[in-house]
Amino acid sequence: MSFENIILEINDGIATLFFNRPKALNALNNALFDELDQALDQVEENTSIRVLILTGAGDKAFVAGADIVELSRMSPLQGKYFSRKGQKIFAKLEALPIPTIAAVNGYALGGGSEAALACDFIYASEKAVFGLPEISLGLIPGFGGTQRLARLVGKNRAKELIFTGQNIKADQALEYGMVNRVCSHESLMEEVLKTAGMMASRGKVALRSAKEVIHHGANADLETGCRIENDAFGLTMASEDAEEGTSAFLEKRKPAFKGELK
Ligand code: DAK
Repeated sequence: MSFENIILEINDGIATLFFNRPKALNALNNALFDELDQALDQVEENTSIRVLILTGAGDKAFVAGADIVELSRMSPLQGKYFSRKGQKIFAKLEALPIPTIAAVNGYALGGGSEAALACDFIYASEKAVFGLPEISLGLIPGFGGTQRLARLVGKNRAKELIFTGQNIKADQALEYGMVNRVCSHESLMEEVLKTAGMMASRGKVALRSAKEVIHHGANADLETGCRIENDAFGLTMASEDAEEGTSAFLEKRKPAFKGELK
């Protein structure tokens, strides 16, 4: 299906999803969320896709937050449903069976930072700006930001950012451990595609297993997490990829993974 508020491109097993409302700095409204929800289902069902990249259309913003125009017209109950909708969709993004990279190419404010935080990791342009400014609108983050930011950068840094509503630039987000890499604005997509390509070339079953184990183990105690890893390790050993990978090593050649979920 075709979308109006996002663009979904698929090339060589790598999907790139653009938030596409550049005139509103890609702000998240209900229509965009509905399309994002459908696009994530499509990405999950299409097993030829190995990595998903999220970025913003235009040169200025990843996502400048929830659509304040739409938000200002909502009743508290509509606000509750909107917040729940965003939480569910970002949880779906976080739990996708394939790796996801946020390529943050500009403003990632409020819901924009929350979208990026729901990805597996973030690469940022040197022009990127992060922040959870909801407090200055008389609100609090409503799409999981209070939880994901605190888990990633620690409670105290998250409190400082959320209580003040101050934005931070890419280099500070790097120092906080919020982003993995800062790139020049021009080379951001090139760097992201390089990393995505490297991941896409690995064994498909192992890639998905590693994602699942880290995702499910993150909120478990160490022993439970290791047990989850244990079971997944056994399953990956039974895959065609594992047979090919180990044979290739012993035969001193490069593995030729078939990319089948077997
Ligand atoms: N919503 C709607 N339109 C937006 C927007 C947004 N978040 N951000 C920017 N725009 C629009 C601007 O209104 C402007 O439209 P026109 O005037 O051209 O029609 C256009 O995008 C270009 O923006 P600017 O002219 O302002 O561009 P500048 O370069 O001067 O400034 C800026 C860029 C990112 C610093 C500025 O646009 C800005 O401060 N934007 C708002 C950032 C922000 O506060 N975002 C909201 C974060 S809070 C909840 C649900 C969700 C949330 C919370 C609770 N519940 C249901 C309870 C989450 C809320 C958030 O995301």
